[in-house]
Amino acid sequence: MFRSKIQSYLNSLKGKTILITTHELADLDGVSSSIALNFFLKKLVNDIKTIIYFSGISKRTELFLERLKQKFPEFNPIFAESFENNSIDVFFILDTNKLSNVDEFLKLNQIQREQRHFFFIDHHFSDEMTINSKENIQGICLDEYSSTCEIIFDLFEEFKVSFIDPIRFLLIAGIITDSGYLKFANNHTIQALAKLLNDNIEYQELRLMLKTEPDISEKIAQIKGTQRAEMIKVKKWLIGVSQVSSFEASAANILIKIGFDVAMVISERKDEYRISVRAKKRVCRKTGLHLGKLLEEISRDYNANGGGHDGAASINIAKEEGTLKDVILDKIKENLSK
Ligand SMILES: [Mn+2]
Repeated sequence: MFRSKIQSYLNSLKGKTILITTHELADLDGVSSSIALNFFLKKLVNDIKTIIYFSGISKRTELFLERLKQKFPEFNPIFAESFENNSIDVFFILDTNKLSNVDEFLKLNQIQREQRHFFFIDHHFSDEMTINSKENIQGICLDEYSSTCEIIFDLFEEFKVSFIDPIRFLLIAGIITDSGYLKFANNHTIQALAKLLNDNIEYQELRLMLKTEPDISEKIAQIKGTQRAEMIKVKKWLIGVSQVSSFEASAANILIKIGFDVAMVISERKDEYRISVRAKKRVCRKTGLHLGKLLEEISRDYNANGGGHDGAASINIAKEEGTLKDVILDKIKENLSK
């Protein structure tokens, strides 16, 4: 990683007030990488004030944090309930790469957007337009990584900051969940895990700490999403299209599990449609399909907000713009028929 660039950025943080945050409904990758980054900055930068703020935390993440607290009662990262955005010099935004994804809760006005510094650390696909496009918007965006936690792991290694056990637990949890229990992992992911797992950590214990049973509404969405699935065949590939009222990502994952090569699930919310798409890794490899890029392109054309990875992506669009169902489906078909 660009050590000298990061070193000079770190030097510039001396005496500053930093806010560390992630996307809405923070997941384990977002929360773990934020806590670990906070630890990292405190070790390396003198006289720095940091605030960790999440607009909301997913249930699974909350559960993991509770279990972590039972295991390490002395480890107690503090999350701010609110913050005064005028007092923040630099915003570290993790596990997402667009200001528009955090706009709603950062509540920045135009002047603040232009004058404050933003540093993104993320592993989702980004066109170069967003990060490093302006002097005050910088960051590290590496979409070959399966989690933001892996990027943070590299920072610790690069700057020789030693891990403490609760940070190891958090980073492993973020890596495991974001890589889909290593389904989307690469060699680096596994090497990072191997270095993080020390004698104090039992992998099976950690696996149990991550275990949650989906609640009944999620199970209903998974079942209804499956019952309603329409099957479309393009060459030798099967696309499943369905709709649910919530948990569209979870329903799309189930469609892939039962055998569809590509899945798209639409959920109609109060003011918007949310669409989750998934594709098997093999399909992406063989056809060059990249769902994140595809949805990002569509976002630009249709004033929507979308993006993600090659095999997993999502898009939200205001209701008056339409569902985008056919637009997305046509693009996917086009890719699969190549
Ligand atoms: Mn992530």
